[in-house]
Amino acid sequence: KEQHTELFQKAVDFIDRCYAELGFSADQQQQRLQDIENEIKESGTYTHTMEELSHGAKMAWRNSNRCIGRLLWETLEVFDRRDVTSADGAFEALQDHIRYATNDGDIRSAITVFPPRKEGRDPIRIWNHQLIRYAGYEMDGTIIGDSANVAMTKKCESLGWQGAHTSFDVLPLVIQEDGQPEQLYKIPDSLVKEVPISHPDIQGIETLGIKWHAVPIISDMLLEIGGIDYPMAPFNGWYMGTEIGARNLADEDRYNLLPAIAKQMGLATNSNRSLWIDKALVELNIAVLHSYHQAGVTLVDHHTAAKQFKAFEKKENNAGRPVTGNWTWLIPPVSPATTHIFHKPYRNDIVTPNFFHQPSPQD
Ligand code: HEM
Ligand code: NRG
Repeated sequence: KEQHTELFQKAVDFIDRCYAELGFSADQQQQRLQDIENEIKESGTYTHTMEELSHGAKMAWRNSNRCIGRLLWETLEVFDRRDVTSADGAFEALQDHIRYATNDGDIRSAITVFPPRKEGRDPIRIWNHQLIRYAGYEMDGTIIGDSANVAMTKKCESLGWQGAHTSFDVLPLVIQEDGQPEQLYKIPDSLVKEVPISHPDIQGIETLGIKWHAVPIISDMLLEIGGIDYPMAPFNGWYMGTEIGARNLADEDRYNLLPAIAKQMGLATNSNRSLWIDKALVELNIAVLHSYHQAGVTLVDHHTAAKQFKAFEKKENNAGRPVTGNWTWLIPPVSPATTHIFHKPYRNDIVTPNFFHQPSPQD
C-alpha cells in the first residue's frame, strides 16, 4: 500500500512534466492520472503509453549528468519491445537495434526498451556492459585484448564460448530470462562495423593493427521513468573521439598503446619532460578522428562536442529547465581547459527520468 502511494507520487511527477512538455491539456493529464491510480490499485503497477515511454526515454537522456552529447536528446529513436520475454526474442531485437543504429556508418541514436520490473522481478536481463565489446584474456600476468572485459570474457568461456584470442574478439551476448539459465548468442560479424586506425601523415601507425567498433551501445544501465524500472534498455549515440583515443586505446590498464605510438613517431621515451606521452596522445586522437572520418562513421571531436553542449545549456535555460551535470565526466580527457565546461561548475543533482547503474544479474 505504502509502495503504491510512492509509485503513484512518482507517476504524478512524471506525468505532470511529460504532459506539459508534450502540450497535453490539464484535463488529459487528470484523466491519465486517474487511470494510472486505478491501474496501480488493481495490479500494483502501471503501463506507460507509447508517448510516455518515448518522451520519458528522451528526458532520461536529457538528465544524464555525465553526457556531453545531450543537445540532441529530442532525436532519440525509441523502440518499444516490452512485448519481448524470451532470450531468443531479445537477441532478435538487439540485432535489429545494432543494424538500425549502425546504419552503415551514418549512426542513429536509439534505445530499445524491454519489459519493466514487475513485483520485484526482472523479466529479462543482459549481462553485457555494451552490446559490442572486445574480449580480454589474462594469461600468466599478461593481457591480450581489453582488460576491462576480463571477467566478462571468463564468464562467456564458462558458458562454452571460445574466442580466437586476437586483441579484438567481439564478445557474445549473454541474455537471461527470469528464472532461467543465461544464454549465449554470437553477434553475426556482418552486423559489427569496425574502423581500422591509421594516421593522416605519420607512417606506420596503420601497421599496429589497431581498430575499434563503430557504435557504443550501453546495455547494463537501468532506465527509470515515473517510478517504473526498465532494467534492460540498451541505448546508443556515437563516439566522441577521446573516448577511444584517450581512454580505451591509451589507458595503461586498457590497450596501453602510447608507448607503441611514440615508437612509431620516433620519440625517445626516457624523459617525462619531453612530453612524449602528451605528443603520442594527441597523435593517437588525430588518428582516431581521421580514421572514423575516412571510414564514413559518425564521430565527434571534443571541441565540437563541447560547443554542442554549450548550445544544450542555452536551450535548456531558455526552456526554464536547470542544467545538471557531472563536471568530472563532462570535461574531455584531452585539453579539458580548452573547453568552456572546464571553467564553470555544474550541479550534479539527480533528476528523473534517468539512467542508473544497477547490480549485475549475477549479484
Ligand atoms: C556518457 C557522449 C549519446 C546517455 C557519455 C560520455 C560521453 C558521451 C563522451 C562519457 C563517457 C565516458 O567518459 O566513459 C555522447 C555522444 C552522444 C551520446 C557524443 C551522441 C549522440 C547518448 C545517448 C544516451 C546517452 C543517446 C542515452 C539515451 C549517456 C549516459 C552516460 C553518457 C547515461 C553515462 C554513462 C555511464 O555512467 O557510464 N556520453 N553521448 N548518451 N551518455 Fe552520452
Ligand atoms: N566510454 C565508453 C562509452 C560510454 C558512453 N559514450 C557514448 N554513449 N558516446 C566507451 O565505450 O568508450 N553514447 O550513447 O553514445
